[in-house]
Amino acid sequence: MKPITITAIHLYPIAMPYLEPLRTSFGQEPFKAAVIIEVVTREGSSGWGEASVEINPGYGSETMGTGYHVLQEFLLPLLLGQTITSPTEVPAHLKSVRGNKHAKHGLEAAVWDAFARVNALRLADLLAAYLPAGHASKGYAWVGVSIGIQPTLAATLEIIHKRLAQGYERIKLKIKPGWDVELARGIRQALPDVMLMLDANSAYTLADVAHLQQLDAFDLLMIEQPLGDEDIYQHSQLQPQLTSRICLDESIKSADDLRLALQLGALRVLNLKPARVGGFTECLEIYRVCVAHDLPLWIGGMLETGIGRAANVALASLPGVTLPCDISATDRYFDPDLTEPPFVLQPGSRLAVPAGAGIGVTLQRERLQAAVAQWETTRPYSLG
Ligand code: OSB
Ligand code: MG
Repeated sequence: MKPITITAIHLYPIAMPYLEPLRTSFGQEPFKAAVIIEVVTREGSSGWGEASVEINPGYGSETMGTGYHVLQEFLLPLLLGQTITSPTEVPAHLKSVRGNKHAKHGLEAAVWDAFARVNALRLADLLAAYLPAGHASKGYAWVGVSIGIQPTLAATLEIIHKRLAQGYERIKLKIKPGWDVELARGIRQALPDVMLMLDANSAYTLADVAHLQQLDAFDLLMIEQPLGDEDIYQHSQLQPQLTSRICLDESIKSADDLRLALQLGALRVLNLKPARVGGFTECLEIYRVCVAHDLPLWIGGMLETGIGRAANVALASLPGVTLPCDISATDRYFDPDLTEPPFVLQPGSRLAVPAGAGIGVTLQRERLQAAVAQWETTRPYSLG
């Protein structure tokens, strides 16, 4: 494959209104924020990545402020001028910077896109080239939809009915203490057969075991991240006390975290978010661990723009991803999005991998400029 040489890297802090915000156990972001990253190559193609940082350090510790700062001051200088013969070399270049995985992922993703474009490959096929034979892209991702905490059960049911009518086959509901057992009971009474799962975003402790056991009655696909966002040990104490499968999100930040969690029996499903583990190279290692352990795997999301979403669809189209992913059609998130064409839900609750090289979608420069201007006018704090 042709190497690429990185001649410039541009950062674009953006803000965009959500069509439907997502209220979680830790709150709600007022608008979509991210740092969009453009990697310019000597070979003539630009690659695009999204650092899926949020405004508040509620999901993870990174924010727009830390993401922009760490990229600008520390990560960009490590890649500028480098010749890359494989995108899997990127983590070694960035190794001297600890943590900051959302920022690193955005940068690595832009390199993957540039490398795939220069080599006229879809990102999905480039990723598959690093996996054993038999792991070619299926050409589509099987997806569901994530629904935030609503004021009432009736409001929740209304949104679920709308999403089911659109064709989503799996519903994920955000829960928190006081908005859990009655919610699940109400949904199950109305919709006995819907593929349903709950995401607590770390809202409970081991003192809540008896409470969480009540959720076992509702035939859930899984319960996501009930306990601490850094915790693996306590989840291993909880899992044997539940019949529902525990899915870990926040607390699996590397392949080694996953190996430890498997050893301890802390999870039975993994939500793999590229942003959370610091890049696609780490994603590929985690994918291999899941395949080796027959661990059900799906790809999570951070309400990405078309840039980050297209990359997630590529990963989600690999056959080791066995459960519906948190990647929804463009009209669940933004109007307009930053990219064309939009992702449209297909029969079978699927999103197709676009045919074009790299992430396969085209950034709309004028919309990017509008989103940058939007950040400047609505930003809750300055980036320095
Ligand atoms: O916990 O999975 C989560 C979005 C932001 C932060 C955390 C989470 C989420 C989602 C979004 O659930 C799913 C999506 O991108 O559609
Ligand atoms: Mg989650």
